[in-house]
Amino acid sequence: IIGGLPTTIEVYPYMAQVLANGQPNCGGMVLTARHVLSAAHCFINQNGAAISPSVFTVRVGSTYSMSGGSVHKVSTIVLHESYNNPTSNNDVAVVVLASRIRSFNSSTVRPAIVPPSGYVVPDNASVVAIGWGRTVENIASSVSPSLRHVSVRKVSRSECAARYSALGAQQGNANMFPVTTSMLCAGLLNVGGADACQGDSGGPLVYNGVVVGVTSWGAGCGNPSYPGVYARVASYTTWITSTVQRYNGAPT
Ligand code: 4AZ
Repeated sequence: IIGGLPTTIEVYPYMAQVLANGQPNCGGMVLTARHVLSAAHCFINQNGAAISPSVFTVRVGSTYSMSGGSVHKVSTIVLHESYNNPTSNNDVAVVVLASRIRSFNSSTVRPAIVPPSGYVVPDNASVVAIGWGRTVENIASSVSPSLRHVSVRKVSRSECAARYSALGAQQGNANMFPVTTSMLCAGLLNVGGADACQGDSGGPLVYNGVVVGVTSWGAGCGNPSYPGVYARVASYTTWITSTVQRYNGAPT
């Protein structure tokens, strides 16, 4: 999180940390005692192939990425069937935990509020990004051991698409970075300095207590010209509900 402030798990009790080989990797949101929502790209290798669930663990109920709360093995990772690796369209995944969260519905673990299908966040609305990711764009070690949050504003899809089309054109293809209707942009346009960054992916963008976005991609972090881009949760409400129902079996 760029330009943010410290916060605690009690303020965002649905916040989850996805670890890969025990190291902080991505954020996520608790959906049920067995399911966490995150970004598909967190679970894909550089060749675009799915990484084994055995690599990942999920920590819930802690302000800290490396201590506290409870840590759960992962039994199944359900990537969105239409996830597009080059463009990051449909960058959502449901992570099925191997063990139930025993502290579910406590002050430190509560389910995220998912918006109804089609729910619209007004342009320029104040929204909050949360995570343990980098606090300085190009410094890997700037990942935060403690949870941080930052206020940004919803950027209209037309403005956001125009910015990313211009960036693509600069690189030889105006269609290189499509901003689809299933994405949502947020930042401080023409100001910069407030954003999600590497390591925050998969975590929430929150509007009025509702998880409206899954941190997904962007050109750098905190750039005044390029907002952060999030998977628009209201485009996946039905997919999330049906996926949770389909993978509700006994722990493996
Ligand atoms: C990333 O690399 C990433 N500024 C996440 C969010 C943003 C940029 C990059 C948005 O996971």
